[in-house]
Amino acid sequence: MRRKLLVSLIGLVVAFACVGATLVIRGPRILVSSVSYIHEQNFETTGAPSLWSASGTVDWDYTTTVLQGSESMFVDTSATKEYAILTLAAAYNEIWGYFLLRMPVVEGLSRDFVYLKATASTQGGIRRNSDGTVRVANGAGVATTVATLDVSTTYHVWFYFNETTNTSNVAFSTDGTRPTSGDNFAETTSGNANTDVDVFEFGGVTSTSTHSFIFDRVLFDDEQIGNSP
Ligand SMILES: [Ca+2]
Ligand SMILES: [Ca+2]
Ligand SMILES: [Ca+2]
Repeated sequence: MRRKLLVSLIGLVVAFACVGATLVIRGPRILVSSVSYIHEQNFETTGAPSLWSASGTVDWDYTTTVLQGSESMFVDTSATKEYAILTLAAAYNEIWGYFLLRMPVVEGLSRDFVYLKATASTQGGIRRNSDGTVRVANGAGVATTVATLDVSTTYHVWFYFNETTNTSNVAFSTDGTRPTSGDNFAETTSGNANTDVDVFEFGGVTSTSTHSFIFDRVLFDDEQIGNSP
């Protein structure tokens, strides 16, 4: 789906045009295509963007601490479920995701903050554990990072879900470089997700304790999303 920023030089286009006996030589031509994703959301417009809705209160136009552009999305939860919901037009067996995240308030308990769902059925998710480490789930299969997600720090977060291979992973960094191993990466290959996913929830998707979340630049694609996308 994604067409990377592609500048391809189509060499010399040689056209033999039968204009009398004239040989016409044209070129070179430069084709430029823009980046496209399955979904890209920067929350720059006012209110809930297309395909997004809220369960509880979601601030779609947050400006106190902005992670990208002029506005971010903010969910301030107490011990209730409050989250933003993205519903894609199709369900995906395999999908890559990315978002910017900052948590201004973190209480001691663990909290799931991303769910991947098949309509209402949770197939996977991302949790911040009480010690700050991050757990990724594919059905009942889980893996946990060594590194911690700290309060009031802006992170780049990447994740992957595959229903067939039962594999999910999560990675995060503060500098935009995507970890593929090490303390800031965790992967499970022994999950049991069993349905393609089309609904994605961001925020307080479980009801344990008070957390607040700033999200921005949410991307989904059908191939790996790279550094500082
Ligand atoms: Ca933004
Ligand atoms: Ca907005
Ligand atoms: Ca499966």
